[in-house]
Amino acid sequence: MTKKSSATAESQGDSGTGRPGFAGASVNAALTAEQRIHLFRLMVRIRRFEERSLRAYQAKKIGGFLHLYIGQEAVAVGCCSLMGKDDHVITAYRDHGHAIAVGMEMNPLMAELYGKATGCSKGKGGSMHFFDPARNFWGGHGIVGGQVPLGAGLAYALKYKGLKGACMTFMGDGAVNQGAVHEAYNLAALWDLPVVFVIENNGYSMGTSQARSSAGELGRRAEAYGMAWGVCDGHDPYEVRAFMDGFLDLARNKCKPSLVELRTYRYRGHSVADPDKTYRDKAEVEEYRSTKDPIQVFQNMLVADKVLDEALVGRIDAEARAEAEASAEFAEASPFPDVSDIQKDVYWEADNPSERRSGGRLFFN
Ligand SMILES: Cc1ncc(C[n+]2csc(CCOP(=O)(O)OP(=O)(O)O)c2C)c(N)n1
Ligand SMILES: [Mg+2]
Repeated sequence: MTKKSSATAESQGDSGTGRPGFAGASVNAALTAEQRIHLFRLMVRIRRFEERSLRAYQAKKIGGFLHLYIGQEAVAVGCCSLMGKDDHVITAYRDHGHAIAVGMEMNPLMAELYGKATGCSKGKGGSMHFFDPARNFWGGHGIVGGQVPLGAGLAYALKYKGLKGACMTFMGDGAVNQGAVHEAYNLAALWDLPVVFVIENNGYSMGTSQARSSAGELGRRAEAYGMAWGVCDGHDPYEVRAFMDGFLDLARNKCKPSLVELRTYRYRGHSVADPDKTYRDKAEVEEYRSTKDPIQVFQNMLVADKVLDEALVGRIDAEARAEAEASAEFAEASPFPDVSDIQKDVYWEADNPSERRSGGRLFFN
């Protein structure tokens, strides 16, 4: 089945509720004021966490890479807010937003950035490898497109176990030309896997614009595999939820895969080591920030709806800043992992030698 679904105010909004636009779509109209505030708070917490992590990086407390999600918050929060108990998420290395959106706390995340033993991956993963299996969050992957076949595998496991869940498999616009991504599309379609492939199109793959790197509409490639697909703006969490709801339903209840493209934007460079001066205009960043900033967009709607007022916005912001600050203190005070742990949690077979089936060596000296 091939289906294109572009979220528009006409198609998704005002489902008999009298509320305009995407806020009126049934999946949003059902939200209580507390749930709306929760979505807003998540977006603010992601932003403040990342701003604090940037300062820690600049102070040389964090090594390696740090890819910030700032500007894209409505995508992770909108998508992950739709998760039921058998829904799963896997993503690429720009993973801080998804981690907070699935409910991870800041302390183990900041500690992971600092490389500390109290980090969610025991300090051995860093920014690109946040994981929380208890929250159905499967990382955090550094090889571009590498997580996409794994997402198809998670969906396969859901189907195999007879669970009515979906696996949201996120990737960047730079991943869509990888061979493994197309192998995953093919198997998902061939085997009717309950996966939603989500392209977070932030316009750039490192310093290369999407227009210079990928031909055609990224979502339309689904047609070659007979999959449903759609395109949607990703800066309003109501819009993201209204759009994603149908694709998740297709996976959970009809066991059908789909491919969706959410158009978003990153404010910062590819990573904090990217000077970000050679491939795009400052004016382009400012244009998005001033007209489509996801936190501002949602705040304006919630204030107009009297769900938020200025005092509450201020309180949410101050709490998120304080939480981020406390997480940096927690990370600072935590110990580094012990050298003797360096080969633990790397290979399952190394941790369970009595059940090892493979031969050869697992580690180099
Ligand atoms: C297989 C592979 N090739 C190249 C790289 C180097 N690399 C890291 S990030 C990146 C760009 C990916 O861009 P995109 O998928 O759009 O994600 P975004 O950074 O925009 O979130 C590249 C080429 C890599 N990590 N893996
Ligand atoms: Mg990109």
